[in-house]
Amino acid sequence: LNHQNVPVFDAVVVGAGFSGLYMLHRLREAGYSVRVYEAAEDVGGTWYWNRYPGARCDIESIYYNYTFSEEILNEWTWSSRYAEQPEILSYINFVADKLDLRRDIQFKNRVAAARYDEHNRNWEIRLENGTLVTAEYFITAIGALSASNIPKFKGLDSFKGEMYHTGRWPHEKVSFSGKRVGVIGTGSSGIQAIPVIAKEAGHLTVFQRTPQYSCPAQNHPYDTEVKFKTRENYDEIKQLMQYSMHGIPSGPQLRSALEDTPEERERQYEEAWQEGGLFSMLYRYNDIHRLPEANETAAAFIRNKIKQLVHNPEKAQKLMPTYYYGTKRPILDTDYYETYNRDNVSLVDIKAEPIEEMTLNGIRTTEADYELDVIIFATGFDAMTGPLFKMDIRGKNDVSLKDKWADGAELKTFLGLATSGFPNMFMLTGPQSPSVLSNMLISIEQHVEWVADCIDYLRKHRLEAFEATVEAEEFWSQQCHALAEMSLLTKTDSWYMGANIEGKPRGFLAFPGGVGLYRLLCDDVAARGYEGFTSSLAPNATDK
Ligand code: NA7
Repeated sequence: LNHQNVPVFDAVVVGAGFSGLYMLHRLREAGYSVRVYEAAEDVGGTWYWNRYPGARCDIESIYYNYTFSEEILNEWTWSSRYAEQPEILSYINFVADKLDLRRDIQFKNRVAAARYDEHNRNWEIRLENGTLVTAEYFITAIGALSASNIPKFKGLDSFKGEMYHTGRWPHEKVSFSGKRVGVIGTGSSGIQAIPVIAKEAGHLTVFQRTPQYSCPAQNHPYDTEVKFKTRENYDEIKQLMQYSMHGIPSGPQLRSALEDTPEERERQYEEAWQEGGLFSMLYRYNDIHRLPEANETAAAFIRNKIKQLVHNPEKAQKLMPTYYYGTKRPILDTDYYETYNRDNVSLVDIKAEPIEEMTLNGIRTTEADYELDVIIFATGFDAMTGPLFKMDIRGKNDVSLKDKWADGAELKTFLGLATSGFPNMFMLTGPQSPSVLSNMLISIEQHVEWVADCIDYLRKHRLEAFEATVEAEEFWSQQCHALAEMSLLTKTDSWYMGANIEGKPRGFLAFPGGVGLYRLLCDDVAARGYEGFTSSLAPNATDK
């Protein structure tokens, strides 16, 4: 390769969502040359693509923002408890403008491949348009839920109507007025979209594979008192979030669900239901996430709510989940179950009558033909590893990441941030980090700051080829699996387990020990001079 005309950066960052933007800011402030490549036309990542009706965050707005800058905190005000997608995207744009980030981002440029050059100890990064650049550090900020999943239904191309995936929603407004709409999928996206679409559509048919537990978001506009209070105490709130389980300033109670009388439990759960936080129900007791009998008390409470909210007993029955509550990411909704009381909404249980194929006019199950004008895939994502595998990432000896992790048991990282054989590569919100189990923003800030500090350290000590050891990633992966096994998380088919994608190896994909413990462990690794990593002194150290 002739490197003469190839641009050289200190770091290339892939993705201009929350993590990529902050990574760019941190590295640029420290004096490094950084280039961000982003496939979309603008900033936003997840919040750029997920524009489906009803899309909003499941973490309260006042906690779902950057905390690194007091100025940014003070200049922005959220309108309601759970911000809608357009407001979150405006916030991201506000930050990008404020920090003048766009000048180092190249939009509409997808990274196709990245290869570690062992001789030069840097990365060659190739864009889809063929452009080649090199960088010492290759940082993926590509999101954990960004590779959208459209199941390979037979006859997918034969449907003549409109088709959309919630995670790739068009920018133009989609009209449902008078149309027969089908939604496949009842995860968080489906559950947010269904009530909104039902209000507009002629008829809505929901194709449900697994019923979900959902609690009311109890969303409402923020009053000035809330805004004022959080601003005053933000340092304290920030610390609570950073050392918590899920990145929000609260945590589980210390008592068992089995210690309380059924009446007291009912009172506790009712209070949580009225509160409307994502983890409110789970936090009522310390054993819902690990003891089947304790879990059943919360699960039964929600099933009972469904029975009360849905008037048609047959529909209510179909909507009742049976998996362990909390082993999929909890869901918050606005009028989800109530929507099934509308005359224009029907529910098809596709476990009982599986989808056979898409036809010219709609969906054919084993029992019936459903004629539709629009099909919406709310079928989720190839989580965590999916976005990484979309690029051809090759480390030492030309080994591809996809091959290294081909077998689920071989998915090994150290701290979810790095993997052996891939020196100078960092993954933000990567597999085996706690990010998807948490308030993403708290995880993202921690990842970015750790990586930025690490790069500073390497530069200061003139170290190159920074690589996780096989032993360290072995240890970390064992910890992830062992912690997951201590809970009920591995007992459910979920995207945390890779179970939503046909043929994907099965295994728990995150670090379930909580963001607080994770932060302490990451800090400890750094404090010990990056124990668990190897590096070598730059041969030309004196000239650098
Ligand atoms: P999810 O939570 O993965 O939900 C996807 C839904 O699509 C879920 O109900 C799936 O059923 C269903 N699905 C997936 N594949 C199929 C096939 N082949 N046939 C029928 N139904 C299918 O994705 P979301 O976008 O809703 O939410 C992702 C995260 O974003 C969420 O956890 C929040 O953190 C925000 P299944 O349950 O697998 O049987």
